[in-house]
Amino acid sequence: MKLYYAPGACSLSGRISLHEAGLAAEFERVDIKTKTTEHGYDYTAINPRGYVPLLVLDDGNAVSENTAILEFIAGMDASLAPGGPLGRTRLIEMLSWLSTELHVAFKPFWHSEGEAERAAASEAVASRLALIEAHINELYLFGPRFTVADAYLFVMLRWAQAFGVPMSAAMLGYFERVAERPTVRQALVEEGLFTPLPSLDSSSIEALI
Ligand SMILES: N[C@@H](CCC(=O)N[C@@H](CS)C(=O)NCC(=O)O)C(=O)O
Repeated sequence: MKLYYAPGACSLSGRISLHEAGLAAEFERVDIKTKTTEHGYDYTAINPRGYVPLLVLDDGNAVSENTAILEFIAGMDASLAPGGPLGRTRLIEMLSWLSTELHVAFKPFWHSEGEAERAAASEAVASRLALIEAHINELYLFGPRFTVADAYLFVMLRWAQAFGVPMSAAMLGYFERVAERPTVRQALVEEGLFTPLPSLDSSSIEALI
């Protein structure tokens, strides 16, 4: 399968989730401004909506919308969804909230020129982060187990940090906990967003002094 992505965009949550599920995939970068893929294709011919992510399955079926893609990946690896009789419903409930309430609250940061609108967006995001904080139970959104919803929230916490939205100590702790997962580090490295420290031997230590 192939995930169309842009570095650091919401598609990063699909990449993290694919790695968590141990699913092999290709990744094709999209320039979301010019709507051109890294191989020079017109992305709007692949996804007429023009945005990432898009997951194209090996049989040619294409899954669009981040929530559907994450739900699909959780369907391939049940450990990435909450358990219990209402597990699937709870996952869709959380992904819907993340997409329609939190994700959209960031839009003015990209699409608005005005300082007042960006300040209002910062408040809107901060108030939603305060709401979601109550769901962080034990380690992650659904308790001790990481799910695809955590991958999505992590991406938006990166944006919140980049745009200077205030975050509570509990939220920062959660953010750092997710950032430390090997799959998350791998995904960040692959998208050119994280440079791990070189493994230190005596010569490299000398080079650092
Ligand atoms: N409704 C879509 C929205 C996806 C979305 O907003 N993607 C952003 C990156 S996070 C994008 O590609 N923006 C470029 C554009 O809209 O032209 C989804 O949930 O998948």
